[in-house]
Amino acid sequence: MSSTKIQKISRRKFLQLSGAFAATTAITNPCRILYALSRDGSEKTANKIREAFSACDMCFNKCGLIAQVENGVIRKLDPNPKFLKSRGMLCARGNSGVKQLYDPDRLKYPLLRKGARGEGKWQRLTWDEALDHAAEQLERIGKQYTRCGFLFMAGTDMQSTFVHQFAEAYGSYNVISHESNCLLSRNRAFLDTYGVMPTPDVLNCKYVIMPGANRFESLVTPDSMDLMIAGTNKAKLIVLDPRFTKTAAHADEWYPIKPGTDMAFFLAIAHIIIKEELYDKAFIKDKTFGFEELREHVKQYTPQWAQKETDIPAKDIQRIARELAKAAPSAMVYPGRRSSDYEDSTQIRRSYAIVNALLGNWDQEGGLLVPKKIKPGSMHIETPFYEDNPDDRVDAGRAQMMFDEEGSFKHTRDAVIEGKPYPIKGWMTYKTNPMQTGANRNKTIKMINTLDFMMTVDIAMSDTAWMADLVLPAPSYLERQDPLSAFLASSTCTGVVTRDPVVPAMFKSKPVFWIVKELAKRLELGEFFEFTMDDYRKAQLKKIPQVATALKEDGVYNDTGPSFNLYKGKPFKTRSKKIELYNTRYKDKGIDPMPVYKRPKSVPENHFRIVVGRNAYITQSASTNNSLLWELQKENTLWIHPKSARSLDIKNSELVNVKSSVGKVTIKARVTKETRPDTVYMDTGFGVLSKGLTNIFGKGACIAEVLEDRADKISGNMAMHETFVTVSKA
Ligand SMILES: Nc1nc2c(c(=O)[nH]1)N[C@H]1C(S)=C(S)[C@@H](COP(=O)(O)OP(=O)(O)OC[C@H]3O[C@@H](n4cnc5c(=O)[nH]c(N)nc54)[C@H](O)[C@@H]3O)O[C@H]1N2
Ligand SMILES: Nc1nc2c(c(=O)[nH]1)N[C@H]1C(S)=C(S)[C@@H](COP(=O)(O)OP(=O)(O)OC[C@H]3O[C@@H](n4cnc5c(=O)[nH]c(N)nc54)[C@H](O)[C@@H]3O)O[C@H]1N2
Ligand code: SF4
Ligand SMILES: [Mo]
Repeated sequence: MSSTKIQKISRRKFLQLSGAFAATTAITNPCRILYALSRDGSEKTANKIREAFSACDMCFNKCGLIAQVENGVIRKLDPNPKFLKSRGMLCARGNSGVKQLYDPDRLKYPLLRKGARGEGKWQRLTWDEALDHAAEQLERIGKQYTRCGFLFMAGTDMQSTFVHQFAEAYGSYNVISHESNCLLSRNRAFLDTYGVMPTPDVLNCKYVIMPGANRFESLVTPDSMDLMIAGTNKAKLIVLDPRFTKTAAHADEWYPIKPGTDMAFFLAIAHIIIKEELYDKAFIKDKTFGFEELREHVKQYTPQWAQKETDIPAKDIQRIARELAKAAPSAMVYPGRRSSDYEDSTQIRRSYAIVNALLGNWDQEGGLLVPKKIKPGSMHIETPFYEDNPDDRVDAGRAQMMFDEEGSFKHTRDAVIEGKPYPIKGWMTYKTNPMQTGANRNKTIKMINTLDFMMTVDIAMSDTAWMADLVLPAPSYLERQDPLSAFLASSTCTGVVTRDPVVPAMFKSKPVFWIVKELAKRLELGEFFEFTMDDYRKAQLKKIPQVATALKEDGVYNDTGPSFNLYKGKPFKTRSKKIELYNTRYKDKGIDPMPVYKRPKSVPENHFRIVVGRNAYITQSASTNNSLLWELQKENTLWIHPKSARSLDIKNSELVNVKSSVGKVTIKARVTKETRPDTVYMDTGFGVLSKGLTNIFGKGACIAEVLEDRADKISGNMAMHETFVTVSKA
């Protein structure tokens, strides 16, 4: 089935189509700094090339790769053709991974803050000094404020689990991740509709509506490649985005929807599908709950009404609804990924989930699939109980249905600043950079200034590290041993990947696994970490012994078993045991049981809505300083429509001030028709405070400085598209 389809698209073709092609050609020329750093005198001896498997870590996708190592130096990273999830692709950022390793800006040894916070004065420490200091602070804060007075935050990483495990052993349940700045409201919506977060089978889909997702720049594997393949197989792609993205450029139809109105569009789609009886009747009867309520509910949401809300013509909404239903069940509203956008995001995404249910695309080729991720074993550890701890997380109760495991960055930060319901005085961050990725940077600074102690584990002097008291250097993904990690690759497979060091760790860098073990020892918690990474992997492999050989021989384990019709006859993991078009749990909690459209606040006169997004060269805040990628993009700009620019007398490349209620930045304007006249945009990852990021320091502006921090009411997910700014000549 799909494996033959996959071969139709080569990596070169993909990069060409995706707009990332320019990047690969540029980055195969080794840049000066890399060359200088990697010369080790032995180059003149015979060229011995060794190949080693790894998995890319330039973003969360973990694409399989093969490193070419010459005399102990990584020369090049190639895609691993056996890695089905990435369809044998390594993107521009993936190719630049060598620079993550050989980067002169890397953190080299532990650093203790000497001057004022953010002043950039540091003292070099030995690891023993650094760990003793951190352990003392953990001990002191735990005693003075209870163990929950110490907050832990870990980003996407195969070793993040050890940070969580450490927090558990130490005794704090105040653990957050980057996820409440990313996708929790999407997860909330789909879980509360289907009981699971489905995987979209883009590869076999014939009709894809993609609202607020930018798959040809914001790469999610395999969806990005599969969308390209589906396109060559004549699938239809409809993109709703206020910006003309690369995805919009490759779509059959692009609608610059008015930001914040997607729910109106989908309720109108549901209106037509139900009114014209285009839904799968047997499926609706057997598998869904609340259809009659939904029928009544969407009567009010006509395409004519939706046109006024969304700026999308009623006749197009009507036609799209009919085409979508005709292509069903190989048709979908793509669930998307980042949903850190609106205060109503869970309900907006619920409207996507509901239209999917009407299409009967569940568990069908080209529809939404049951996630069938492999579950490696783990090392269960009985953690101690600390009696003096408060009853709940510090952010508890601040959102209607927060995920306990994930919490909310926005609400936690507010709670820390308020000191309510109890004080938090310590913070450990690992591989996450909330100074750039948490909306409202000034508030993050305020939070940090209420703390007694903050430590950051990173590979570079990120803005978050810049504000910390203790900075600990970590090895890059090419230098460390990680646990196994399972992944989903849509309809093609599910699988497992891992990492072993391709080259030894440079400088004094140490993995976080080692760091928490050492801290645990000092805190008399050593018994909870009496295992090595090999032990841990063995425990993971216990349930899946077949994986070990594949990892060794192919660098990946792919399970290509069946993907469709797995759910036949099984009850859904929801209260009604069916797909919940109407959610009674929501009703009980005073939440609308079906999505009710609320018009977004209109853009005040002389203001613009600012929205967040990405391009193919940038991973949030983490790759803009990478020398190879920086060659391709040296700063960010403010996208502004020519009509708006004209009215403000702003010319292309002119400096402008962008101001919101929380901050102000100065940035170059990019006058372009690629955004709506009422919407402005800038890339993330510039305007840094850290002088340790030498390529980008002083370049562009920080979007987190102007983004107001609002939250999705239901999940507590950050809502980053609710900010209005003024723009004026600087
Ligand atoms: N190159 C690259 N790839 C990445 C990442 C990266 O940083 N760089 N990050 C990865 C991660 S962690 C994630 S979560 C995903 C994110 O990938 P996506 O989920 O695709 O999210 P974004 O690209 O951030 O935003 C999608 C689009 O929403 C548009 N938009 C703004 N407001 C609205 C609106 O009201 N309605 C609609 N319909 N559209 C709107 C924006 O203009 C933007 O183009 O990408 C992943 N892949
Ligand atoms: N303004 C803005 N805010 C956003 C987004 C956006 O696009 N714009 N996107 C949102 C989304 S979808 C997400 S997922 C979050 C992501 O937000 P974050 O979790 O903050 O992710 P990154 O910006 O990628 O920052 C990762 C950090 O890890 C460091 N790092 C990289 N590799 C390693 C390593 O091997 N070891 C260690 N220890 N550190 C490493 C990098 O130097 C960087 O400081 O941001 C959200 N917030
Ligand atoms: S999508 Fe690109 S950056 Fe992300 S893991 Fe794959 S190759 Fe690396
Ligand atoms: Mo994300």
